[in-house]
Amino acid sequence: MPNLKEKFASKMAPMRERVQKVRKEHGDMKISDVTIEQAYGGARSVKCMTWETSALDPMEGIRFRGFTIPELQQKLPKAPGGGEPIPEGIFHLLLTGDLPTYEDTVEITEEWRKRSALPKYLIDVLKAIPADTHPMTQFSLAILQLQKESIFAERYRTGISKAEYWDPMYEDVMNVLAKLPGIAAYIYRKSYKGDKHIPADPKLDWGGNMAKMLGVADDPAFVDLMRLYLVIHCDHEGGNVSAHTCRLVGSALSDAYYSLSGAMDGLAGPLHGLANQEVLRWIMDLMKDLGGVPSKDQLKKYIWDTLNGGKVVPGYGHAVLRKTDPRYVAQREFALKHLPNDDIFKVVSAVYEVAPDILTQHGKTKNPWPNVDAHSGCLLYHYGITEYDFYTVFFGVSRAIGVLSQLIWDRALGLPIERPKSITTDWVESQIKAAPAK
Ligand code: AMX
Repeated sequence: MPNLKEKFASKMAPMRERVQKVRKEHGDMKISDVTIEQAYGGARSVKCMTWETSALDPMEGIRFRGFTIPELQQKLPKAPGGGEPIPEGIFHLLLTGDLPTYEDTVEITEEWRKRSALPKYLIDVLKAIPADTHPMTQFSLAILQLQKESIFAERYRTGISKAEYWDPMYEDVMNVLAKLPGIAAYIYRKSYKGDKHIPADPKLDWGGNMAKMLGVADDPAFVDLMRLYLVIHCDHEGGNVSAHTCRLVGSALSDAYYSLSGAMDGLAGPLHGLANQEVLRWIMDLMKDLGGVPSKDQLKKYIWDTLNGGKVVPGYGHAVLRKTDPRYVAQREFALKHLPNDDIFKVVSAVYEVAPDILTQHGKTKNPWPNVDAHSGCLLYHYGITEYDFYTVFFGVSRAIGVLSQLIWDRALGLPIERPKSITTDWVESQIKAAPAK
């Protein structure tokens, strides 16, 4: 039986051939026109990069290697006794394009377990970080500190051919992914639980251990939540800030540690991954101001006040999606099953009933529907993770699976350094002047 690395290697040659053929035979075919508005407006909708592991349809939402979230909840292997897919399975799928068997996921669990120990120098660095440092800063710093372990950087320095870049990149990716639950749990317990730590259980899967090492809830539903969470946040095609950052940094042949640390810095922005903590902060403030679960009228006024105060309604809107995010739906279904009477869930549901209409009336956002971050905090809070500044770290642990799978592909396909062309407003105005009158 080939192992994961051998399976990946067997996929690489045919994919390289496909890409080479497409570039050689159709490289000059146009797939996008760019308007001035798009040049100023964050390149929205400009098709100018490829990304193999997932694709986002504005109306349908995300597909991972062609599979929707409900399909994956059916098809990906689960841990014995577990109700949700394990993240090892989605890593296998994103990397190879094939659905794994349960045995395939056990191989990955084993491989990650072997590579999971956190070196002492990393613990020393984490201990030295001031306690009031945001958990995402600590997380990004920890990943960056591990860069000295990079096999890719070492092999590049001693000389390696381009065709082999993928190999040390694969090793770095496996090494860093293996350590992320331990790093996250270490930061959590250091920041909020008196610096008392819980060792991993060698019998548990990656997500199961993430739940265990946090030490917040001895509840099989919480373990399932962790697995579901780590699966659904893993990838969202290539143009989002964290994915694109990972691709961009890696394109300079920076290794997986630099690339992932950069990606996490982008994820830590409130318009991207940090929105999950902002949602909970907004809901808790709302419940405090309104004395608990609000009436519909109170809620409507609160949302209008947020908008009229020049702020965004966190967890709503999306740069690509134009309907309710299926990652929101998956979490809502989890809540309906496991915590239907939770007060914060009631507020999240009530916001879902009224916010889309208000955002539509407000008339600014192109998408009045909730995204993934509108729901995740309420589930974490329910199981005892009440420190919402930590929430984006979970997002980061998951997002690493997607962006790093693609990073291995980037090196396997020999993608070049990224270098889009920028233009000045002088140039734009000169083009307008030179254009024929409308
Ligand atoms: N509340 C209020 N106003 C909003 C809004 C919201 N939830 N979403 C968008 N808008 C506003 C924008 O700020 C923008 O206003 P402007 O014209 O004054 O600049 C206008 O509507 C048009 O924006 P858009 O084209 O619909 O969205 P975008 O592609 O520029 O931005 C996003 C997308 C997600 C940043 C934006 O919807 C937003 O800020 N949402 C709230 C924060 C959030 O939930 N982020 C998480 C997204 C998912 C993720 O990455 N994890």
